[in-house]
Amino acid sequence: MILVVKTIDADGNLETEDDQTAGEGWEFQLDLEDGDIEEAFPVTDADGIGGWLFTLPIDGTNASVTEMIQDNFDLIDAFCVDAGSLAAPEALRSRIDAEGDIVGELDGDSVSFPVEAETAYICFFANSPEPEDSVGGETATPEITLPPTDAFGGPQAPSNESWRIMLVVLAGILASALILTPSPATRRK
Ligand SMILES: [Ca+2]
Repeated sequence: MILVVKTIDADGNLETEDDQTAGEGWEFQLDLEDGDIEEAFPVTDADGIGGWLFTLPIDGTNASVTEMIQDNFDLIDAFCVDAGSLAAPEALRSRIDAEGDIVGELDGDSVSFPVEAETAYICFFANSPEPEDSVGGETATPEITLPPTDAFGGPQAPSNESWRIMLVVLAGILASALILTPSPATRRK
């Protein structure tokens, strides 16, 4: 299983969290080198969650999760973690509390990593809206003063651990709920 957790960060700074909201209606693509996708929820819901259930003919293959970046948004960071075995929710929970293991980092607009059967993976994608100054004439401040602190060299600052941990914990709750609650059967009378 791979879960995608989609976050929109209004100011593009992942360290400030009060401007982060769930990204609904974002589409993702999963490419499995080998294996079959059993169920797909490729478009994120109101909680910013999407994902796939898959089976593997062999234990281990490569997966690649790609975001369909929407117009006027920048993809600012993404990574995936190994959340542990689907067969042991308790172990999964404790492992998520410990942040899990990062298995893949953003490369282009994708995160690629090896997957195994019966294992949960959680992928986090964070976007920010592009500044609207490209339209011209609507910039609030005519003179832009760059912040003096540029120790990390631009917007692609090194991964911020605190926001990642927070997201992983959040997704852990969601993943546990998914596992403990069998996937909702479509009930039709
Ligand atoms: Ca922010």
